[in-house]
Amino acid sequence: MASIKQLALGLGLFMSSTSASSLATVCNVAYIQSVLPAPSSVDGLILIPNSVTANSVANYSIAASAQSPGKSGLDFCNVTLAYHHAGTKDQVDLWYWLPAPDAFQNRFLATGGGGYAITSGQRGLGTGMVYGAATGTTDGGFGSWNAQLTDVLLKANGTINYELLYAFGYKAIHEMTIIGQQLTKNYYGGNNYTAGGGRLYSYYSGCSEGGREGWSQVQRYGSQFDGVAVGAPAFRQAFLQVMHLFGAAVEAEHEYYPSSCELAKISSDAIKACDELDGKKDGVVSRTDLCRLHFNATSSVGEKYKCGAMGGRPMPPVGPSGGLPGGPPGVPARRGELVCRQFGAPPAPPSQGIVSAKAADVANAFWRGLFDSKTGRQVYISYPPSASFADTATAFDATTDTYGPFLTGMGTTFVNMFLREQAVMAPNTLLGLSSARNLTGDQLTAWILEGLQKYSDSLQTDWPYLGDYHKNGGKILHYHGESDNSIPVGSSVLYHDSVRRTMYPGQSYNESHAALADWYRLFLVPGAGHCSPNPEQANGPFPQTILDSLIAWVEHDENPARLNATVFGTGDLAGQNQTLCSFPLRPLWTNNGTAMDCVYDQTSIDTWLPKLDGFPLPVY
Ligand SMILES: *[C@@H]1O[C@H](CO)[C@@H](O)[C@H](O)[C@H]1NC(C)=O
Ligand SMILES: *[C@@H]1O[C@H](CO)[C@@H](O)[C@H](O)[C@H]1NC(C)=O
Ligand SMILES: *[C@@H]1O[C@H](CO)[C@@H](O)[C@H](O)[C@H]1NC(C)=O
Ligand SMILES: *[C@@H]1O[C@H](CO)[C@@H](O)[C@H](O)[C@H]1NC(C)=O
Ligand SMILES: *[C@@H]1O[C@H](CO)[C@@H](O)[C@H](O)[C@H]1NC(C)=O
Ligand SMILES: *[C@@H]1O[C@H](CO)[C@@H](O)[C@H](O)[C@H]1NC(C)=O
Ligand SMILES: *[C@@H]1O[C@H](CO)[C@@H](O)[C@H](O)[C@H]1NC(C)=O
Ligand SMILES: *[C@@H]1O[C@H](CO)[C@@H](O)[C@H](O)[C@H]1NC(C)=O
Ligand SMILES: *[C@@H]1O[C@H](CO)[C@@H](O)[C@H](O)[C@H]1NC(C)=O
Ligand SMILES: *[C@@H]1O[C@H](CO)[C@@H](O)[C@H](O)[C@H]1NC(C)=O
Ligand SMILES: [Ca+2]
Repeated sequence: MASIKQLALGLGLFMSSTSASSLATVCNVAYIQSVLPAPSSVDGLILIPNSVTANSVANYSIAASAQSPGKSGLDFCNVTLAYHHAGTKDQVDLWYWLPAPDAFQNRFLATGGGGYAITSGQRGLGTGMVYGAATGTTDGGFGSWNAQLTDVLLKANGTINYELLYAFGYKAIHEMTIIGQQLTKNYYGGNNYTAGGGRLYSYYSGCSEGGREGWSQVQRYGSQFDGVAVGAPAFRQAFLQVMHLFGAAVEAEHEYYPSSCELAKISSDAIKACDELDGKKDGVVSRTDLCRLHFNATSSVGEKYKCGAMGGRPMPPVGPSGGLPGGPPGVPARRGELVCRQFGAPPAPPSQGIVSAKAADVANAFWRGLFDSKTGRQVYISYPPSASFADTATAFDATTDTYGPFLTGMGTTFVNMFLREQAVMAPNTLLGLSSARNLTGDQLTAWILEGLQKYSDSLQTDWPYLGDYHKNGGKILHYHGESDNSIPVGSSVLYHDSVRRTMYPGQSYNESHAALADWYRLFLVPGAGHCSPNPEQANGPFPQTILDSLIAWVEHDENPARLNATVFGTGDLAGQNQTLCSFPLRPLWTNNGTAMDCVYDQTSIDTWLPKLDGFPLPVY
């Protein structure tokens, strides 16, 4: 088999980023078919040659965003193909973008999805074009690039499609990766891949569900990736998804359903009060640990709040948008009004009032986390005070002019569909619960236990032993917005610590952290929300160039003691470069906010690692 360069030379062609026509000579169905992986290299996966499509794309642009520095003038081959599993009639569709040969930098990048989607489509594929990486994504075998796990999880009420569950859990991205790595080598090297000394660097990048998918690979396939950038992972799913109902349980137990506006006032007060605890008055809470230690929502009691109408949107039905957080933000606030945002919550009229003691109790209990009612011991963690309230959304009832319970789409989908195995289309409904007003924290604990047992080897994704990955030299850059209101930042800290304890038993906290930081670093992103900058703390930085840092670590052994980040958005610091501290070190600004240290603060560290002995099993 000729290599792509030999083929191009043989045809008397120059490969260059401006010569789209030469790309076309190797970007066609016949050539792709000729470089498909041999069956022996992908056991049990039967590639379907006549499914191949290919078209060359010239002068493509990836816009700069908080997540990517972007790049223009990109030439690549856009390839799709399908395979099925031996002994079945299933079909899985794959999608790869292969940079023009002169733009290829000996890299492969695997990408994932978000919410219950396993793919981010072209947005994800574009990520790799900036770095000269052949890049891939999979449809998971769900039958369409738009189908999500929630569209296919149930074959019927009471019957889970386990093949697709496990495809989503970890198998599909693994298969897309091993096919993609082999395809990449064949495409650029014929049967003799010599680029980079025969070395193909393999990476993964994803956030949220995409972050969980990255961890699902690192935990199982130790030699598959050289480096991963994993953000705000949606792992520890039994806890994560059930805890999307925690706000509703707190409200039910307090018999108080605040408007989003009342809670938005508390959130805004928390940000103001905690801003300067980090040494820099910039509207960003860089130290949510100090905020947790010093802020009490009772200080907002008696304060006035006022909001315009809330856009919101009806709870997403189970289906294509199945419980994805998102939707239009609230109507832009007018002067003197708070910005009210709710994920997937019903609309609400303009509201104003005075923060009540009950609302403060709800806020404090919500931040404190889930506790067992009998023993008083902690079961799980929650969000820090600076994360705007989302899982506490309430429903406005125009007939009674009052607010009542609202059950989030993520939480109800998990209980109804994943635990009860029933396709419930009615919003705001939890099977087996006569009224949302009866929801309790103990009920959540029971559901978490049930979910843990049922999904521990598919969705939970909290395996803390990473011996193979480490032995193979793999690097991990794990990041999480410190004011994320969809996946609590502490969730990442707990897992990072589980890996530390599991990998380095018997070593001191400092020793084990030093050893871990040789290959796995966790960076909390001040002020950031869920996988993006946060309009409520507009001066917060975001690690736009995290893949540059990952590549520098893997390919040039530059271990990032601090991670580069840039301030996005509309704040007055927009464009400023900052750095992020590697956990457990925490940022502390000095000289009136002009310099930043990364400090060791035991009292702060302790707030991140509460004893979760209210749960009957270890929490990894
Ligand atoms: C490439 O696209 C840019 C706009 O992004 C355009 O200005 C330029 O002319 C294009 N170049 C070619 C060779 O088509
Ligand atoms: C890539 O191919 C797919 C499938 O044929 C097509 O839907 C998509 O628009 C193509 N993308 C580009 C950038 O050409
Ligand atoms: C692969 O290519 C290199 C460099 O072109 C050459 O030295 C080597 O002999 C080739 N190996 C095989 C197995 O063809
Ligand atoms: C908040 O302050 C109130 C009133 O002083 C007190 O009762 C409560 O325990 C405090 N809560 C927290 C979490 O500190
Ligand atoms: C599946 O279960 C839900 C909730 O119990 C019910 O509303 C729906 O009708 C059931 N569907 C079928 C096809 O039985
Ligand atoms: C559940 O809620 C309903 C309506 O609020 C109430 O009538 C009923 O007594 C509650 N049941 C329990 C067990 O709390
Ligand atoms: C751990 O290291 C920090 C500095 O990074 C130091 O302040 C602290 O005292 C050390 N703890 C122990 C127990 O040695
Ligand atoms: C981080 O930022 C510094 C200063 O701008 C720059 O010199 C360095 O190359 C960056 N590192 C990476 C990996 O992008
Ligand atoms: C921020 O860093 C980038 C990349 O290192 C550099 O291009 C840019 O000029 C820097 N911006 C500022 C304001 O220093
Ligand atoms: C501290 O910095 C702020 C701007 O962030 C400035 O307004 C203030 O004057 C500075 N204070 C001193 C003492 O320099
Ligand atoms: Ca600050």
